[in-house]
Amino acid sequence: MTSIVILNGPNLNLLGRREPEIYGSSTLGDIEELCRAAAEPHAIAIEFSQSNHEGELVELIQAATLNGHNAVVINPAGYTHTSVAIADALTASGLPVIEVHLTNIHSRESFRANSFVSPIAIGVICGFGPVGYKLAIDAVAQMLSTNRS
Ligand code: CA2
Repeated sequence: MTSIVILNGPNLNLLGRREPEIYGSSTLGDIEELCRAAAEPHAIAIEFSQSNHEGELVELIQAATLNGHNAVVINPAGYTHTSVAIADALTASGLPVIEVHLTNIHSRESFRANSFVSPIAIGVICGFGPVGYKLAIDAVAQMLSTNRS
């Protein structure tokens, strides 16, 4: 069965509880539910995690390959703009990567426009709120089925 890992970076555990004017009212639990509902019609299994720790995210990325997953969807949150280690782990994984952001990182502070992940991602979805995760899952499903045919 096709399976994808969905990773969420630091502070995303606060979604729905702080700064709703920027990040909306959905909790990370709501987003996980949305992802499960989006993956089901494609018969894709998902493993959904969040970590506030850079090294733990690196280990989760390494485990994605070891455990035979087929793609990584990642919102690296603040590490998007700082982490060579996460970008290196994603490259080393050899898996297709889709980068997701709730907000449009190009319409905010200028430091957010730089992503260490974007150059190694298949694609980037930003600015659509939680629905961006569904768009990423649909994109992965389409891409993997095209690769197989
Ligand atoms: O828009 C996104 O998804 C971001 O990845 C969110 C990150 C931010 O650093 C990126 O530039 C864009 C921040 C995640 C923090 O999430 C919070 C959620 C609720 C309250 C406070 C922070």
